[in-house]
Parts: sequence; structure tokens; C-alpha cells
Amino acid sequence: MQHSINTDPLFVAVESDSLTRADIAGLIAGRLAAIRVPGLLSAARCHAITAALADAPMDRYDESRVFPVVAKFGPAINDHRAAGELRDDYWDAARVADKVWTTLGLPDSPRELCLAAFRSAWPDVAPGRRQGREMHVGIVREINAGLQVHFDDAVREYAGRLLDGDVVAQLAFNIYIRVPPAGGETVLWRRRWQPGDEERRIPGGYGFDESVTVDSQSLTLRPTLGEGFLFDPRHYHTVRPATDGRRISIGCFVGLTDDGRLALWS
Ligand SMILES: O=C(O)CCC(=O)C(=O)O
Ligand SMILES: [Fe+2]
Repeated sequence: MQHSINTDPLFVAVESDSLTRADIAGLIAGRLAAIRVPGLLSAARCHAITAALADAPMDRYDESRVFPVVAKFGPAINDHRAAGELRDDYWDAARVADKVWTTLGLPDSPRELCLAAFRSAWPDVAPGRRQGREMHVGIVREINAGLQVHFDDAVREYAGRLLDGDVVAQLAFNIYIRVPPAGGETVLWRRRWQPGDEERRIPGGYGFDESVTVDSQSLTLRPTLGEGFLFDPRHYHTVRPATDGRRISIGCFVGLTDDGRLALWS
């Protein structure tokens, strides 16, 4: 295969009919940059979920940290973090989200949609556990105005103690249940955090000035309706603003634990 000396041929996205064990392993091993599963959910199921969500009370990520604003349904661990620990109000928010979801009249919960995407590829998949309790799985997010360039790494953010099991690799998973006609791309860079990047942190934010990614190879995904997307979130990534329409996803983090299981959390 011909490739430029400046291009890593392993930093590519593969497309598949479903998630497979080989592709998930390839992603963790660094043989792939991302896995795309077009049509993981049918358009009809996506429409049913977004229609039901129209009546659901969405809240927002902590606006002092997450700007532009991101609407969400269900807790996000990083909104409940203090000094590298998960605060107790995470569990209250998880209970409320589960309860409200049952009133929406939908057959599947975000947790079940996330677990189902992995089950045939990796039967040993379950919600992660923290101090014996099951983590919440499946956050609904409406990211219309985009995200800051950031990375996600629970080992770094929680000093390796988020889950009871030892997480040896982390992936991020999203299913796009409403996609904008323009904008809303996910961009992934072949670059991980380095200590010097702290100088480029956005004051008060969760992300970095985009200059941290300069000269790094990138991959741009234009999400399609019902598509599943799995990647290693230690690579810097962002979401571009939707220039028209709404961009709604259901997602979770996925950890490979040292016993070979997949543990999910949101
Ligand atoms: O919505 C996306 O495509 C990516 C969102 C994100 O930052 C993540 O899942 O870690
Ligand atoms: Fe992220």
C-alpha cells in the first residue's frame, strides 16, 4: 500500500455491519483509529427515540465548564467529579434518569442500547461497577454548538480508581439518533495529551485550544442517522457545530478491564 511518509496507515476508520471482537481488539491495540457501524439503529427507531425525548426533561452539562452548552439526559461522570472521586450525587442523578426514562414508553433504555451493541462481539460486557454499585450507562446528548477539543481518560481523571476493576483501555461509543444536514462532524486527531499541552487549556473549560492538534493526522466523521461510532478517546477529538438542525446521540464509555471484560459507564 502506498502512503505518504507523513501518514500513519494504521490511523484509519473501518466500516462494519456490526461491532466485532477483532475490530474492538484492533482499536485497543492501535491497529485502527475508529469503527463505524452504519445503520446500527434503524431510522424508525431513531425517530421513535427522538420523538419521545421531545417530552423528556433534558438538563445541561455544568455550564461553568462545558461551553458552548451541551444538553443531556442522564448523569455524566465528569459533572460529578471532585478531587478525582465521583461524588454521591451521581447515584441520585442516575436513579432519577432511569426512572424518568421508564415514563417515555420506549422499549429500550440507553443502557440496553449500549450493551446490545457490544453483546455479540464481546459477551462479557456489563455496566462497570464502583464500590459494588453498577454505573449508569447511556447518556443522551444534544451537541448542536460543538465541543471543545478534548480527550477523555478516566485513568487520568479518577487516578485509576473509577471502577472496581482495573481499566487497561478506554473507548468512547456513540449512536447518532438525530443528525444535522450540515456540520456536526466528529474530528479525531492522532495525538494524545502531553504535559506541555496544559498551557493551551481553555481557561475554566474541559478542553484545549485547537492548536494542540496542529500538524497531527486527523480523521473526520460525518455521522449518519443510526450509525454507531467507536474510538479511543485518549486521542484528541471534537465535534464541529451543526450549522443547521440538531445532533443527538446516545453514548457511553467502554473500558477493557484486566480480566478481559468490557465495562460500560457514562
Ligand atoms: O459525539 C461525538 O461524536 C463524540 C463526543 C465525545 O466527545 C465522546 O464521545 O467522547
Ligand atoms: Fe469526548
